[in-house]
Amino acid sequence: MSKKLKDIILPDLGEGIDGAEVSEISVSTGDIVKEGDTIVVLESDKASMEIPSDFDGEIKEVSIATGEEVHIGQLLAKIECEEVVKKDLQLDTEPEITNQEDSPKEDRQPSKASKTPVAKAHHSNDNVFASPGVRRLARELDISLSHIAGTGQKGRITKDDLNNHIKSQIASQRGTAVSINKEIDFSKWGKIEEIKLSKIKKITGQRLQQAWQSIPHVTQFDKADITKLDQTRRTMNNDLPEGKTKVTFLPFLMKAAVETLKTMPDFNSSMNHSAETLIIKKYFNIGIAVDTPTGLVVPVIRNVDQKSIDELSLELVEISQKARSKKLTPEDMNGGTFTISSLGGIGGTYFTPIINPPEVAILGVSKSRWEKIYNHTEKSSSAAYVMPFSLSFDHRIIDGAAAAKFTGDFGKSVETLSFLENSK
Ligand code: CAO
Repeated sequence: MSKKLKDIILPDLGEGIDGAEVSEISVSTGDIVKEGDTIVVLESDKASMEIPSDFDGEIKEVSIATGEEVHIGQLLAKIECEEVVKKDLQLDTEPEITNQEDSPKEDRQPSKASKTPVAKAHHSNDNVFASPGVRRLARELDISLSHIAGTGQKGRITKDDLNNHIKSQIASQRGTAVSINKEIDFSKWGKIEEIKLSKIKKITGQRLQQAWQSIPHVTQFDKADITKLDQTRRTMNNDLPEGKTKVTFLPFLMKAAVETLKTMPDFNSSMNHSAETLIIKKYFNIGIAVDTPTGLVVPVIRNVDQKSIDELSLELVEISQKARSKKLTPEDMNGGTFTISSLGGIGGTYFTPIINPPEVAILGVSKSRWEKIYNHTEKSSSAAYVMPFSLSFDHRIIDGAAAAKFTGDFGKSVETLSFLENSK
């Protein structure tokens, strides 16, 4: 078998890359390499790539240096081989053809003679064929490349293969909250009943899980004296004409929220899709969390700033009836700018509501209680009807100081009912 000296030249790197910097030379003169062994590692502004040898042989000359910028078609090394091996990398003018089949992926390990940098880079993913960039990312994310089928040349695992694998893993975990649990036979320990989740529960569950996992939530707690609000509401309800809707606390809280949002517009915003700008909305559509037998839904009441307490009361009754009779349309739930979740009619003191994306904050209202408040100036105590509330906010957009101001201002608005003077 005659020996032939071959040029190893830089092949087309794809993805519009015409050159790259040599970050590592994995061979030196005299090394015996096998097909698939890394000759050189390149770093471009887009990717990190291993350039492998396409045939077995002895390196006779290394024609590049670390740090050098190399371009497609440039000579990387000269190799002496027993017979001409296959394709692309070899630009030899002699059209010699090999019968050798592509070796299986498992066989493409670096030869014993190949230099240590390559061997070092392989770690637990040794038996696979992938670039250092892909290996590095897989190592960082603790992903075994042996589980991924490579679609690149000769079964090489590309960056896209790894990305697709990560995406499919995320998608499979996103399914339901259940997917993060192990399958357990609970009947081992006693009697059980298995109930199918409603569609609303599944969809809401996914949205809540996504919001909770992707938004850095912080919750600020505060209280407001709503004695005046309670009296005003009672008066309105006492004088209620036949057939008119009873007023609850929520319409007042919606108005107070809008009054506060007008002065603190960041709370009435959304981050744009690339997370580079903040979109401030000049309209005030308040989502209201409604508890229904089949799950939680959040219909939106539009242009709250332009509506009276009576109008909001009526709309609240209509929308919550629509929610409970499963008649809400997607349109009823779109376009919200801020959400209020009220557990005031049920109980509890404070809770941490989950933000309703793409909104950036949500108010959680808890049940009011009569408390004895000590007035330091007058040195006397009096009874006050006190409403605890919480504000969860997206900390990427809102700082804690702004949130504390928001809850303070909202509390003041609720206490003084200032919005009644300024609106319908
Ligand atoms: N403090 C004290 N009492 C309160 C109160 C508060 N903060 N909020 C409401 N109440 C009272 C109401 O005044 C009413 O009492 P009266 O009949 O004596 O006037 C009673 O509680 C029932 O009110 P309501 O809850 O029916 O009415 P609402 O306008 O406050 O709320 C709605 C409407 C649709 C928001 C509510 O019915 C609902 O579904 N709440 C649950 C929302 C939810 O589940 N959120 C949790 C999401 S996080 O998992």
